[in-house]
Amino acid sequence: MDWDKIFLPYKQAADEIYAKFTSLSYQFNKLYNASPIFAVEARVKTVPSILAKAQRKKILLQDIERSIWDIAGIRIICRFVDDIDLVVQHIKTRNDMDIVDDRDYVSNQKSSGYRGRHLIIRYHVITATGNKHVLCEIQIRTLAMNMWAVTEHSLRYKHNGVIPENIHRRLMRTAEAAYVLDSDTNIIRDYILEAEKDIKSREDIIFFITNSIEDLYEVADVAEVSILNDKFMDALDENDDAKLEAFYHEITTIAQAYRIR
Ligand code: 0O2
Repeated sequence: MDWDKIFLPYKQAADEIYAKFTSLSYQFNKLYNASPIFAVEARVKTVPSILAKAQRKKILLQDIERSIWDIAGIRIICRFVDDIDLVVQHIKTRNDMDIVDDRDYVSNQKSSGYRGRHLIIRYHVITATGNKHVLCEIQIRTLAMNMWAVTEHSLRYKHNGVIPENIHRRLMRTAEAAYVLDSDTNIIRDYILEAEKDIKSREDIIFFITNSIEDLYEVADVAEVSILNDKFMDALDENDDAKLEAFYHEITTIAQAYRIR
């Protein structure tokens, strides 16, 4: 079997989907100061891992592409449990990928303790040898779910797939802890996001004022700009948001008068 050739469209799919979700996350952050996508990872399964899975599931070599759905795997990490649904809803609206399977291990935790949402998508790639549809797995997990899964995966690997009972018990306790962490942070999700928006808009205001003062030094009376600068420093020192906002409006008017903004 020419694995390198078989892998090419999967590598392309993983790369493209990675780029799409990374870009999407950037746009959400730019436009709304928050993104349901915290991080994206992508990988193509290794040949030994595919062969091991095929053997475990009694899949014939010629059926691998049809029966192993995670040759190309994309992992989307979210901060909050509710973000997982937002990402799934988003994927459902896309016309560049079709969901062919949806496994909700968030609501239905696996007996191992694993939690995560798994979508299998059908994705079209245009390759050097022509068009092809490939199946890819998109795993959507919270940071806490991911932390747990990565740890468990390493332990499973270290113990050749059979985790000793005492470690398994501890893992189940950590899975419970991850669940509690997710549930509690999800409850105050809106509050956290609002607080972050406030921080972001304060940063934007400071950035605008700093740039405006810098530009005013070029076009206005230096002594007057110095007074404005001192006033700005006072507002910052006093950590007074209302004063800062009032000063922001004042400097906006001045900047507009000098046509620098
Ligand atoms: P790798 O090395 O991560 O690629 P099934 O036979 O139905 O249980 P299937 O068909 O592979 O398993 O689908 P499923 O259950 O959706 O799992 C696919 C992937 O989810 C796994 O791929 C893991 O990445 C992850 N996963 C599922 N269950 C567990 C778990 O208990 N612990 C951890 N750490 N990850 C899990 P692979 O190919 O098994 O492994």
